[in-house]
Amino acid sequence: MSRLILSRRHLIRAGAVGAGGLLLSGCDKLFENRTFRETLESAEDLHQATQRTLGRDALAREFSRADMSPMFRANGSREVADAVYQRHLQQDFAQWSLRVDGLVERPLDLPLSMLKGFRQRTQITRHDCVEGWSAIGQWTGPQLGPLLDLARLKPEANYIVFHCADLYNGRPYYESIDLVDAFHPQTILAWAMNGKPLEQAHGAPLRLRVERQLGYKHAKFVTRVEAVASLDGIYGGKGGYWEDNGAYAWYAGI
Ligand SMILES: Nc1nc2c(c(=O)[nH]1)N[C@H]1C(S)=C(S)[C@@H](COP(=O)(O)O)O[C@H]1N2
Ligand SMILES: [Mo]
Repeated sequence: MSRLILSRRHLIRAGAVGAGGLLLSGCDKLFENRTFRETLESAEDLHQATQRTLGRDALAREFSRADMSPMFRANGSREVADAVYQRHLQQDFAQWSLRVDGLVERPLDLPLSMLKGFRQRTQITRHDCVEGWSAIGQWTGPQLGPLLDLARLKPEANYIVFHCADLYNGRPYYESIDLVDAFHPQTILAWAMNGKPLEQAHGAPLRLRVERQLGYKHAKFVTRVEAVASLDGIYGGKGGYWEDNGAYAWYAGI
């Protein structure tokens, strides 16, 4: 996986945070760089670079309650066979907690009650699946950024990996995003959908919403959030279940 773009925290360190102009002039400089131009040869990188130039911080469209789909299909894993998961499900996840670890100064175990105690974000967005369906739903949960700040990312952290409780076709589902998406205001760990706690089929007790990307990036049944420097050592090394299968691209910006 090529790392083309300065992460948000690298920008913060460079004192250039929030300055769109600086971002662009940074990109101009990168374009003069031969390796950077060569890396852009893949369509995925080009897509990613285009979105960055247009503004990766831009918000996904939000809708009104009236726009919400009467039916929101569940896709991929709809159930988790794992015995530990099933026990938590039976207990309404009262003993469950989310692990936050990897390249952090302070690893965390966050019970659901604590996740609900953070400042909550509710957003009505459209979910787009590559298989050709979309649905508009309402999602509630804490933003990922403040959780990562609480755990204190180490400077080497470049990606956030989401480990899930399910096996899909016998293999663990997982996903990953970079720090631009991790700190995007609409990136939340949702515990509620359409005003109710998540159903098992939609990823109970906690699932990622990363609204600027396609459906398969929105990891359901998240058990662990791991900060890493590189995706190389994680499962097949391509940053996600479908990515490792060669089916879909790592960066699925919409
Ligand atoms: N853990 C896990 N997350 C997953 C999947 C999965 O199979 N397992 N499927 C993905 C796909 S392809 C889509 S479209 C959405 C579907 O979310 P939904 O079931 O709430 O519609 O979850 C994504 N996240
Ligand atoms: Mo999907």
